[in-house]
Amino acid sequence: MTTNPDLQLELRGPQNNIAVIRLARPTKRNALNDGLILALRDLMDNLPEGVGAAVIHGEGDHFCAGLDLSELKERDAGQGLQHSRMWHTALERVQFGPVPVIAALHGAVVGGGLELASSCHIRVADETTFYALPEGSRGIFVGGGGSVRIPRLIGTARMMDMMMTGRVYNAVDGEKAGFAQYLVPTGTAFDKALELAGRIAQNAPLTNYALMHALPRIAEQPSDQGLMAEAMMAAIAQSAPEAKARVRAFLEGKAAKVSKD
Ligand code: 1HE
Repeated sequence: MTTNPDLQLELRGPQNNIAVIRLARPTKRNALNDGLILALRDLMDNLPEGVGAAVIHGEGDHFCAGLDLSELKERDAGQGLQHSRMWHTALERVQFGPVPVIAALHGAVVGGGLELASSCHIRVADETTFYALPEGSRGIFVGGGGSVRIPRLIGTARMMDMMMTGRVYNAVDGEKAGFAQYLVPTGTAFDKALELAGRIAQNAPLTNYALMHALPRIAEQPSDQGLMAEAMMAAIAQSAPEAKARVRAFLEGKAAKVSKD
């Protein structure tokens, strides 16, 4: 369902409302060449109508080995800038696209693969997952938004350590550091991500929009502006008919209570 065989789209869920996006280049450990990055950008721009959430995962033993190093030719500074900006555009479409995206992680989540995972809204990792930024040892730098997004997950000090020393985080330490919000048994990350996507797709679309587009921006604002932006977003969200119907349902005992189980 995409123009690039290395990137596959499948609709799942009872109403076909979950987009499953698969990196399908297992022989190259799902390394991201330019064609794949552009296909991802286009896919995010053209998700079928009615999709409420997406899961992205990788075929084979690894989520993604990062930038396709075979394409790292002699680029001059201007070409390098354009290449990085191309990644930025594609991963912006993931982060600030139409629906929440859950990354189901296993095996290598390295370099640009980690940058891709960081642009998603939720990360579910299984016990085989490992995280690294080999750019440091390859004499390059992150270029897919990693220096902006990764410190927000794990802190600047940890990212600097990873790039300077080549440190690799395993799944358990990676979850503690903040890479993933969920750590699940080997082989179950995709199912867990699908389950979460199903739940997220039932939210009011405006709530998901606010969480994806307003929350990260508010969190970066000085508190005074942030509080004002929050008040405006809250006012817009609660004025939607769907919000009123959901609150009414709770008050009439027809909606689920918060439960710790
Ligand atoms: C690749 C790539 C790749 C594998 N580009 N071809 N990323 C890296 O520096 C990570 C490089 N990859 C690895 O460290 C390992 O491949 C893995 C740990 C991910 C997996 O190991 P393994 O033993 O399962 O696979 P392999 O035998 O190393 O690789 C299988 C094939 O995939 C092999 O090709 P073949 O033709 O010899 O079979 C590898 O060459 C190929 N392959 N990874 C190209 N990355 C926006 S800027 C982002 C900057 C970066 O991402 S830099 C970090 C790049």
